[in-house]
Amino acid sequence: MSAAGGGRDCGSPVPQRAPWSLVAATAALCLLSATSVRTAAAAPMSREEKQKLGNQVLEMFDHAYGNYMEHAYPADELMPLTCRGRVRGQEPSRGDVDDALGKFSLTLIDSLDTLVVLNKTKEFEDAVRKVLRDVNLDNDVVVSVFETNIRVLGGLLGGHSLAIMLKEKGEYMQWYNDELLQMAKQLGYKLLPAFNTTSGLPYPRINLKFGIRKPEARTGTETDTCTACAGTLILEFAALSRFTGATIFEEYARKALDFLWEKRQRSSNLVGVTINIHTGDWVRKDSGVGAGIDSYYEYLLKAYVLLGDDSFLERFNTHYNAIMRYISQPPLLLDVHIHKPMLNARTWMDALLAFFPGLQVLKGDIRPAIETHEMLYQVIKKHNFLPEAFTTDFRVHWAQHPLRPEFAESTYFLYKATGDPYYLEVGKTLIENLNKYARVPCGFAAMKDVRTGSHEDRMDSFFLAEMFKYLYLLFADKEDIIFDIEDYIFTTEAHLLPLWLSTTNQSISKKNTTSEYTELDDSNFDWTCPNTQILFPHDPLYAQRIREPLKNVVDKSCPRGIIRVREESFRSGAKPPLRARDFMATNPEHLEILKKMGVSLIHLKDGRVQLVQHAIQAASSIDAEDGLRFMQEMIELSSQQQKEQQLPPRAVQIVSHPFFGRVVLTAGPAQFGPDLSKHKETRGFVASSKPYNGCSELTNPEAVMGKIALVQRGQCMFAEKARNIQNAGAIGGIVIDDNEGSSSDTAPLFQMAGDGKDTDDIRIPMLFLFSKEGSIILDAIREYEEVEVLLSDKAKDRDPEMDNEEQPSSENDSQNQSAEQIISISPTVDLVDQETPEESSLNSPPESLSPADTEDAADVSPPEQTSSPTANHETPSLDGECTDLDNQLEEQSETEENSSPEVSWDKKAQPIDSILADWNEDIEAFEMMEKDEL
Ligand code: DMJ
Repeated sequence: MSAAGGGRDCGSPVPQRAPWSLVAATAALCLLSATSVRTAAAAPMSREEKQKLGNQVLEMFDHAYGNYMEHAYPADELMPLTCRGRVRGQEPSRGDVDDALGKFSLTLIDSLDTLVVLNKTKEFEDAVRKVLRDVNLDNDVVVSVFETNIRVLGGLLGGHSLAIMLKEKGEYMQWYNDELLQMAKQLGYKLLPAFNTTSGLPYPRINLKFGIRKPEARTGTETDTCTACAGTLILEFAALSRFTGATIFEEYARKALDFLWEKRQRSSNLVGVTINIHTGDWVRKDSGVGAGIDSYYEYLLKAYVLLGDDSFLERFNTHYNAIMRYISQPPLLLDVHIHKPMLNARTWMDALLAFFPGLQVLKGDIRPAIETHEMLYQVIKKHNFLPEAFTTDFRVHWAQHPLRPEFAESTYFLYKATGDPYYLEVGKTLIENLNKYARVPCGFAAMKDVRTGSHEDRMDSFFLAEMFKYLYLLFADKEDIIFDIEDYIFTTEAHLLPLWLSTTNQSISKKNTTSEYTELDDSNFDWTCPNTQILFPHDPLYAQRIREPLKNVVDKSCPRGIIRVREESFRSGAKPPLRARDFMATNPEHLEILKKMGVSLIHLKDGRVQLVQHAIQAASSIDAEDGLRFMQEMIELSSQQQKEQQLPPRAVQIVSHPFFGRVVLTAGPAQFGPDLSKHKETRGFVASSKPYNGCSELTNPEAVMGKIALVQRGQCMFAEKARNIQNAGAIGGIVIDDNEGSSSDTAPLFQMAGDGKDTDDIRIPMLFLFSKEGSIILDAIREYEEVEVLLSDKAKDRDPEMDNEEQPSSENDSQNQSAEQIISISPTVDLVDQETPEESSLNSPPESLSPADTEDAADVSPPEQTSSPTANHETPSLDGECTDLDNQLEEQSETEENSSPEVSWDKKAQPIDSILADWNEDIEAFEMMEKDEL
């Protein structure tokens, strides 16, 4: 298979001496005889059906690209809910995510080669002219080096690659004279100052105009970068060098890769997530194949394919063996610690790892690719999209989904490798879900929360660069594409680079090859480069047989928690060590075990207990390891319980023309009024209250009678607003934030607390919208007058009535590995009682409260005290037997972890600063993940 996924070899550089086809054929034979499961193949898909789906992809691309060009261009991205361009500095900052935006018409550049793949040659020609005419690469803006490389440099090079291909064909682009390449070179030089470190690892950010060092640069003080950020440059930089003859780019990218390789953890052969660019020390020592590391591995293998340099394959294979040994727990891929690789670092997986099965196909290791892909597909079937992170028992951990393409990418590669029509059906489901849940009148909107179906005002450029390419190629036959895709390799952003670059301007690789690799020992590593024709000659059932045992892996899963550590010894009859969820501070036996594990328990004055682990005080190294695991479980459990105390977000869905249910806004719930999760959704037209703050009897009851009243936040309690609009006859209410510009994209949601008194008299549902989401409704009223919405726990399927539009870290950071760990075991969260002001902000840090919040005093009842200090739920067994807890947890996850007092293991009030600290930790972990990689 070529790097692009077809049926021939890896390209000229690699194989004369590589017996890869033999290896692959042998593997296939073993696999064929190893299985005897009787199973039926998925029905083949007819050519007509494939064409129909291909056309649907084209239509969807037109919808996304057309709206970007019409409403956003020349801005970097489209904001599909408000139907305008996202211009950095003009919108509230979203933090590191915005570092992809360099005021260089990002989406247009990222879409260039997609236009050619989708046969839109005329549009490509127009787009190239626009890039040459309009794009400025010299803006005073700080951008991510990684994102600029993969999206912009990659986009320009992909565009150039296909422009010269078209020119050679003699019909299109006859005027083209390497202008995109010149722009790419200009950009390449702009990125080079980032490499001015002793290590050769690039700074994570650079100012396009001022570089790194100048005072105006506003960057250059960072010390850390993610491994993928430093290790995902070689394809674009080498292509730039080989296209232009300027060797410096490839040299710099190689140097960064050499340094990362040197710094790998020598006993595990794994790399951490973040590294200090000056000292080379690992900053985060956890290791996986998802966020922060993913494309480092991808680029090692693809650099071998593109550049024909054996050292890259050797490195890749060394890492790959380590991944398969420590991280891969089919069908799961779980992060571990680089120094203690038998120890899981997390109990959740992130969505970025969905690219890995595709990479495994390229490597030729199909079985685990099929298994992981199948597991991911089941998660998707459950939530419509892959949540940004999900736990090992497949509950949602981070509910966003920014329309990431990785799963479509792996689906494409698996289809190419197996020819199994099952993967076409998977692609069909992806298309259906995108149209059903993400399509909005002005493009496709990212999912804010896959559980509620609410949207974010965001359509990332990678959606056009990657998603449509992989989906289109999945259904396309050779003759549907105007060039041979097998002649190209996909970058991590799915940009196409020609394989002939391997034989052009090769001098750099020779010069820089370290002596370590001059004498290659073939027995050290596999020479693999799969050829689908040899790998799966006559067995359409092969993939099906691997999937079969995993059929219900998600639905029937038992909560797994920490699954690996010492599982073996439990099976062999040894007593399992104490699990965090079983721990009782009053049980002397448990206290004894703690002591053995080097964990001491301190009773704090405020009633909390604190756990401290000193590994050196443990009775043995195994006990120390048990102690570490126990502490990690405790952190996990504690943060999970806090989350379970929160009401999940709700949805406001605009159901009237022209939205027809397609725009779904994330809303904060209220702690009073009917429970929207119990099928109590409310549908009605909206009307503004007078006074708008809803703090006194309404003067326009006739306007709100039978409608959903809009009120502004502030000046009185939420419950008071609810009562006033209820008295005026409203059937529901939406409170709109008075902090201009606030948005659920940038601020954590919170829930509206009662007023400390009995709120049973409030019978109408109330939801909260931040100002930006609120304006979408207010703008709709201005434009269409009659606006009908649905208040619910999750977006409802667009019913035929609405649908008549024409349509086609909570993570336990690795640093917890230190010899001493401290956990404050905090009692149950009941923030309603912890915060005095109008809005008890459950989820938001104090900064997000408006001044009004602190002015409004509320009666607060003391925190509820209960006596049980421990969890009273059953422990799932480690050997896979499910207990009743499965159902409980399943239900919790399906109802978005509805608050359940029984699952708390300690029932006293938790101090606000501790809750906020935990929240911040969670938010930081996620921000780190997002920062590491989008
Ligand atoms: C893309 O920009 C690239 O695929 C990158 O390597 C990872 N993340 C995004 C899409 O999710």
